[in-house]
Amino acid sequence: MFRNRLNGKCQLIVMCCFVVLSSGCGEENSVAPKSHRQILAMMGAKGTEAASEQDIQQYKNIFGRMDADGDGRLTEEQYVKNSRHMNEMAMRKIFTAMDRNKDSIATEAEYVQNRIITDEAKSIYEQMDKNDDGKLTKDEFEVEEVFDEFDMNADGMLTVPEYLRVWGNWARE
Ligand SMILES: [Ca+2]
Ligand SMILES: [Ca+2]
Ligand SMILES: [Ca+2]
Repeated sequence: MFRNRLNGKCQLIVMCCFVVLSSGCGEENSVAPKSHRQILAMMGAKGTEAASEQDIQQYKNIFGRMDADGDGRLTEEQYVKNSRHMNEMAMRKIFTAMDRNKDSIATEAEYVQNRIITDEAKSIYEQMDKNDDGKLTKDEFEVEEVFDEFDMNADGMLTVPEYLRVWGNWARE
């Protein structure tokens, strides 16, 4: 293969590639466009592997408590009613994102998936927020080139809801 023939030469000049970051040996990796999932992975996302068996059991228990009649289905009203920490509008937005098949019901599987995605996203957000002010600037953001796609109101700051909305969409692609 062409690539194999080039290998020896690449090894010789690999130092140069590191220093000058010129196109050449590294080109085939840097040019390929990245999917949204790949970008999240660059930020440290592990997806479903982020949650332990224990986490998942805990999410299922919480779902069970919200699903008062035990039929394995949560309506939007049931979900919103259970909010303790967030306002109603935020809860409705989360429900919409959670309800993947858009049947206006959140199943246990949909709920668990949503918790895995958002809990992981929040912990990565906290790691990036170096000065702990609850906002992310471009400098703090792990993959600077996609910051503007997250910053929906273009004020140069990423709040948690803004970040979660984009993250949630990308993680479900
Ligand atoms: Ca559903
Ligand atoms: Ca910050
Ligand atoms: Ca913003």
